[in-house]
Amino acid sequence: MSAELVSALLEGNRRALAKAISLVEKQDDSAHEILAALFPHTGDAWIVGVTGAPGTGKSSLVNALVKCYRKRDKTVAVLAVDPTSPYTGGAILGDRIRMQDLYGDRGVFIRSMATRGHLGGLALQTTDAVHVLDAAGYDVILVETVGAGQSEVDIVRTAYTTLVVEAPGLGDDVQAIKAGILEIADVLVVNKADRPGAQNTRRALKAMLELGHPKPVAHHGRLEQTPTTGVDTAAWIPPVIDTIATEGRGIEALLTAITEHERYLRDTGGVVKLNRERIRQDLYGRLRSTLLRRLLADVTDLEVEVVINRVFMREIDPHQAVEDLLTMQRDGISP
Ligand SMILES: Nc1nc2c(ncn2[C@@H]2O[C@H](COP(=O)(O)OP(=O)(O)OP(=O)(O)O)[C@@H](O)[C@H]2O)c(=O)[nH]1
Ligand SMILES: [Mg+2]
Repeated sequence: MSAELVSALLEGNRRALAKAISLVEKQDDSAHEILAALFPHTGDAWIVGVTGAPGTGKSSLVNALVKCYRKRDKTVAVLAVDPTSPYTGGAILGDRIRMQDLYGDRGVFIRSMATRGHLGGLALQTTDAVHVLDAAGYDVILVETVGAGQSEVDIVRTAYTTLVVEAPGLGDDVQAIKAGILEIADVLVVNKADRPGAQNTRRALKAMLELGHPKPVAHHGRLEQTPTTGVDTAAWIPPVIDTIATEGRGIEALLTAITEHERYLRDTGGVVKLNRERIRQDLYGRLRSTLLRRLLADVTDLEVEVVINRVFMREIDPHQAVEDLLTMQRDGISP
């Protein structure tokens, strides 16, 4: 069953792809098997995260970017992830309507995911869904998520290039500064450049960037290299790109910025570093939960409660509590 699904998916069957993502989304038992079979086929897609405050125009931008990529003969998958909605709700329905002119193009695949009550599991679901899309052979995967705090930071961590989208008229401050998501930006987008206040948004972002990069901010994302430093030490300075997503303006420049960032990461070996680091974090996360699960299977609830009580009574400190539990697990007796 899963073997058939996997081979159909690898042959470009869209229904198999949709099915595989549903299984991954549910974190179904067969999902593990499918992911294991698909994993050797991953690693070729360029993954772009698109985040920003609600209503800044992320979906409109994604729509415009897809068209631009298609003109360059790239196939594109879009994953719209909404960490704020427990179900596939209104916002995503809106996206469907905004992106409906893309349906019917076989070089484009669009999918939305919501939390469905999997607390904290969305980052994992997203990572797995991206793996599935990667294995399906899409050149570019765009992951859109609304700026809602830590969850979207975790979600965009899947990406190689992260776009943070700002728009004028959403309040006094630049939204990304408030949410603290500026640090994750590889490219900053000032969308709704047709609206009043766009210049102010742009200026605020540039000022923030200059604080983060003491050297004068250079032009669009060029590498700032001093003659004595090699390419390894060159820092990427996020370019600030103006767009009017609804009119498709500024999109070519945005795509160029994404491509330059890709080239930068490839030339400096950053892709390798990012990949290895991601594998490490993922491994540590899985190890933590597996080791904890095993430990808790080897000691009884009562034993854990006794240890908690001893810490509570200040008889032992938390570090000793860990040692005691590990000793119990190893020897099968209380120390
Ligand atoms: N004037 C103007 N309006 C825009 C522009 N881009 C998007 N909009 C409008 O802004 C509204 C929100 O656009 P979306 O693309 O849904 O924004 P979003 O960031 O995806 O929204 P959420 O997913 O709900 O967070 C829509 O009514 C768009 O038509 C732009 O460049 N200029
Ligand atoms: Mg949207």
